[in-house]
Amino acid sequence: MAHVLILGGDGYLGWPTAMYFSKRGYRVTVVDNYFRRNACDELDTGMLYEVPSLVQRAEIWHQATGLEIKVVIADLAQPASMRQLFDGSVGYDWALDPAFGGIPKTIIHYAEQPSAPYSQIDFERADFTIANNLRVTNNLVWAVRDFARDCHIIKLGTMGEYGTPNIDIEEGWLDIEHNGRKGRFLFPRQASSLYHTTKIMDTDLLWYAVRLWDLRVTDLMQGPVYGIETDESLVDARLNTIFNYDEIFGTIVNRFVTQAVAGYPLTVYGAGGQTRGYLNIRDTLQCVHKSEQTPAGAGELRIFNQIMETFSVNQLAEMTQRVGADRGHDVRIEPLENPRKEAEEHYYNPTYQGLIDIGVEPHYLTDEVMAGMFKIVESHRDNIRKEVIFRGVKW
Ligand code: USQ
Repeated sequence: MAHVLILGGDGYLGWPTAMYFSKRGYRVTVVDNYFRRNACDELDTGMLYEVPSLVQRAEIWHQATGLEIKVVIADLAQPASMRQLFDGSVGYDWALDPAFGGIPKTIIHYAEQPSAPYSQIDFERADFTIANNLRVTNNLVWAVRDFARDCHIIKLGTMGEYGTPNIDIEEGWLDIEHNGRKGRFLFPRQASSLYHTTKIMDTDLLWYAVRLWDLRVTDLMQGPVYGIETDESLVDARLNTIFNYDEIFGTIVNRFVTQAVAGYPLTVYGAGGQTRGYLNIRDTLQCVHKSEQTPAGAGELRIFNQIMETFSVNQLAEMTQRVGADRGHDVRIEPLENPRKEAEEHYYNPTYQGLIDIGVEPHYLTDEVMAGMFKIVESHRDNIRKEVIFRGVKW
């Protein structure tokens, strides 16, 4: 089976992706620098439950399934660390061993600072976000150019690259007619955080590498993800993904469910009309897998909008209140002055058909699905720290 390299394999999406591919017979190597864990410690964000180290998780996975996930702890913002994954350097020569699949056929790139609020905390975090995200992407395209040209890069982008324009959002590209001539261009991008801006710049780096060196790239424009369990984590609760509910690393649905369980009023920012495309963590795994099975062509930058449905903040708050009430929680909604600079009422009509066309079968956010999340969060209720839920990082 093919060798898949997962960069950022310790994160919210990275570890579940590693297990998903491992379960399906792929040889999997994960690489991470523990940024997320270290930042959670540094910022004292709290976590819903303890998560074993990446090395320990691979061991637990091996004991539970007999399958091996190789682990490399390295900072891929350093060019030498990235290149060592491909050049057979001492320590990583097993990665090129044909018995372990040889040169990776697919690289899944999640190795980025993923939080918009983190990037807005202060100058240092802004600087780190730019340096880390752009350097890792740049190091990757150069390493692929030099050592693995035919390999398929699957990169996690974000729907936030498009912002909230007053026109329909296409999947990555827009045909433009100007002064009687026609051309196809990247859809106009306008991010509303420094983190999202780095994702735009990543896309530009990838597009440059595709044009210059005929690399194969899929850029997945993903919306906010929710969820905890995946089929693979069910074998041992210690394999559950990192789950944040704090203001920096928690995304909205995970936060709202935790707030409801803790009896903390739901933190609707501003008017609550902010609309985004959402998806279940299980669908992230499906989308990445389907992309791997139908790779982009040489010299193609293929862009998919990775969302399954849209909700406004108010709709999510109402659903959380309804599902929480059913489970005996007294859920209050208390709008806060919006700490972010973003449109609170806006047009939002993104296209998201490409992933369905290659076989993804969506899981939707129903009351039952949210109730399933409540059940898990309730079982960790004692670990919830109310003081980390809202600290007011201002844009
Ligand atoms: N929001 C609230 N209350 C909260 C938290 C968020 O009203 O307590 C609002 C935000 O203002 C925003 C929306 O909910 O309008 C989504 O916020 P979020 O924190 O769930 O997501 P965001 O900061 O946009 O970032 C997340 C991921 C990021 C990914 C992005 C996709 O952290 O990695 O790129 O979702 S997207 O939003 O489509 O750009």
